[in-house]
Amino acid sequence: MSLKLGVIGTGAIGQDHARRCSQTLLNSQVVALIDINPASATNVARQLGLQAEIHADGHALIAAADVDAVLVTCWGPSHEEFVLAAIAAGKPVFCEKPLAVTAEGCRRIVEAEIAHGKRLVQVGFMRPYDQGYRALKAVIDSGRIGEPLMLHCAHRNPTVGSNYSTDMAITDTLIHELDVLRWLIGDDYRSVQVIFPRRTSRASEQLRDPQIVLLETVKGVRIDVEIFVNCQYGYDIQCEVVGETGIARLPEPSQVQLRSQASLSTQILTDWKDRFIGAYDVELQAFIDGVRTGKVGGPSAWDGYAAAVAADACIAAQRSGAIEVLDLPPRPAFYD
Ligand code: NAD
Ligand code: ISE
Repeated sequence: MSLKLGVIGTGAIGQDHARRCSQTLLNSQVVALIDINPASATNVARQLGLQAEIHADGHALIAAADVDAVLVTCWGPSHEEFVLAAIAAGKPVFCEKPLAVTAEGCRRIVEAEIAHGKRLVQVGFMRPYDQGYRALKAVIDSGRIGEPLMLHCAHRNPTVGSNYSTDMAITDTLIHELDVLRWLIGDDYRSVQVIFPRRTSRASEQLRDPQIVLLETVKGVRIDVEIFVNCQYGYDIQCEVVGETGIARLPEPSQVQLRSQASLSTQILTDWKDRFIGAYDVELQAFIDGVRTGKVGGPSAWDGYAAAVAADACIAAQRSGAIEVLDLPPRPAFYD
């Protein structure tokens, strides 16, 4: 029997996930939708040809008897409320990043899930499902480059909307690195500093862009991440791991190499939806399969909390200019 999903929030990623769960992936169907803009939910249902009920609000959707599991894909500030409601209803929930907009909010979700006694939450950190990151991790785990010592990373978006602010470079963008790099090298962060280079003239008034985030892990690995969200030229994700005996790099997404008119060129993608299309498919198929077999896995509420603790420290570091120390408590055995 296919898993009946309800989707809360039918904006950019909500409609993309509704499409993949109803048209691309196996053993799932979308039976319910809701958006605070009802026309958006109705349009998505029509465009995708869904026989889906359009609910009055997220709580009604979660309570609906025919909804087996919930996708929370609305704006970040509403995530905590709907994830807690799904846990209270005992329904598995896939929540887009961030799990909640504060570390305390994530902590409340962790506590509610532990009290429930079984994992119900998967966070939409998709990079651990990306083929390139998985290949990079396999090389690191094989020991071929020795122990990781330094990581050099970049997260570049061509442009961002006019409401994007300096702290969103952390909560909306860097949050992916804060999750994937912990997973990649099996380490947690100890401290962080944020440095602001010369500001690009392409950024809006309220945004300091680019930024360089310098992290140190518990094992002493040094990580630099450049966040540059008005880089103009493309959507570009870089990660290089320097180990004791070698260097491993995240592969470029495969694109045709072109020799033409006396030049050698390769296209660079411009949209995160295309760059991680395979990863989004695999993460949601994993959620669907996990729910159907009674074993929700993947990035957990604890991972959402750990990323949020790091994000809070990064924002403090943006404001202070100083090195900020992180305070992540030990991981509860529930998440082992
Ligand atoms: P968006 O603005 O395009 O869509 C958000 C939608 O949520 C809007 O249609 C809005 O009307 C709706 N909404 C807001 N509050 C609601 C509520 N209380 N109940 C129901 N609907 C509500 O934004 P987006 O780009 O789709 O982002 C949505 C979430 O997904 C964000 O948390 C974002 O960080 C995350 N996201 C993740 C990735 C990724 O790579 N994993 C990419 C993009 C967005
Ligand atoms: C967006 O919300 C995402 O999650 C993308 O993956 C990220 O690259 C982008 O910077 C965010 O705005």
